[in-house]
Amino acid sequence: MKKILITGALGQIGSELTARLREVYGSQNVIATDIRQPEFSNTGTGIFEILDVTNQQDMEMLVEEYQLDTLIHLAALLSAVAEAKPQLAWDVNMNGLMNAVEVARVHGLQFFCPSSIGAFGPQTPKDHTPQVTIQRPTTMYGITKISGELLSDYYFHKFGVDTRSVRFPGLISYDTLPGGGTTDYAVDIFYEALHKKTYASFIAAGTKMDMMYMPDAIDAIIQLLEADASRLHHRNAYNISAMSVAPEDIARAIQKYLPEFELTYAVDPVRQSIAESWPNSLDVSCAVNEWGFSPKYDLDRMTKDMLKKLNKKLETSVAL
Ligand code: NAD
Ligand code: AKB
Repeated sequence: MKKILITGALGQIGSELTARLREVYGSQNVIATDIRQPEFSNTGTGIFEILDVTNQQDMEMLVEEYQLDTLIHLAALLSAVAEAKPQLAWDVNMNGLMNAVEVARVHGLQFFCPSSIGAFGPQTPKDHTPQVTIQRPTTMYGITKISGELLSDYYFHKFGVDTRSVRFPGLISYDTLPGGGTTDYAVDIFYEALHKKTYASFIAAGTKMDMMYMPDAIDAIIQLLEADASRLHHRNAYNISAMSVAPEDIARAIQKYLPEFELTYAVDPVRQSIAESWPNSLDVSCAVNEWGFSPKYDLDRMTKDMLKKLNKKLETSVAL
């Protein structure tokens, strides 16, 4: 049975992951932390502690107090926010990560810190991006993500820390709103479709990016953490994805249920240029072969479920 510390637990991933891990491992075995107080409890019942990941001593005290064996490090600034605040992004994403992986080393913890499609750059092959390829990201977010992959590998090879990671694509979810990334349009579009029947995308038509539905992302984390270590050759970090889509692809999927929905464009040059530096579609075969990655949701299945769940949450009444 794992005893887990989660940093950044109130974010888009952490809120759903915490609730799910509490179902799997028991609520007393999952300690949720974040730099801010929860506004309402969407992580399920269990222990919550304030933790700023730039404070290594505080992190260490929690690991000792609760006798933890696993650290899931989610606290970070996402791509668009990191581009606006590069020094803060370095502090949180790099110094926070260094603190976390050090705590993992000293206390012998299993360690997971997600990387991203943002770890790739404009020189990376765009289609079926290989697991091992050129990575020269041009954003502060990407620089922290590729550094995180390398640091995690270093801690595995040098100190034997059981580091594992995935390169998440854009994650689409209905529970907690995304925290300031380039792929956030793919969540916003569902909210606006239900509220206003129209959405102005900040990402341009024809811009493909990898995406995945949150239930598949949560399954992937648990599956990778439970995987047989002897099968893991590419630990930090596995390409994973469930679909490669442009804004008009999501709009068409929504229009199957909401024919009057209209997509327009109000392109944001900063996020557009970040998106253009990222791959169109990843090759996920290493994750499939080494630990059985197998997402359940394609675009159509996800769209139906998103609209159903948001219809209830937003108290809208679209017939599905
Ligand atoms: P998020 O922005 O939704 O949540 C991040 C959380 O970290 C927030 O709750 C915030 O309060 C907290 N935080 C910020 N500074 C902190 C600090 N100094 N100390 C402690 N907590 C702090 O992010 P997310 O989408 O849940 O992403 C989690 C991880 O997954 C990040 O490493 C991100 O790069 C990675 N990732 C996310 C996506 C995605 O689409 N959501 C895709 C690829 C990778
Ligand atoms: C972002 O857009 O910054 C994130 C990511 C893909 O890493 N969603």
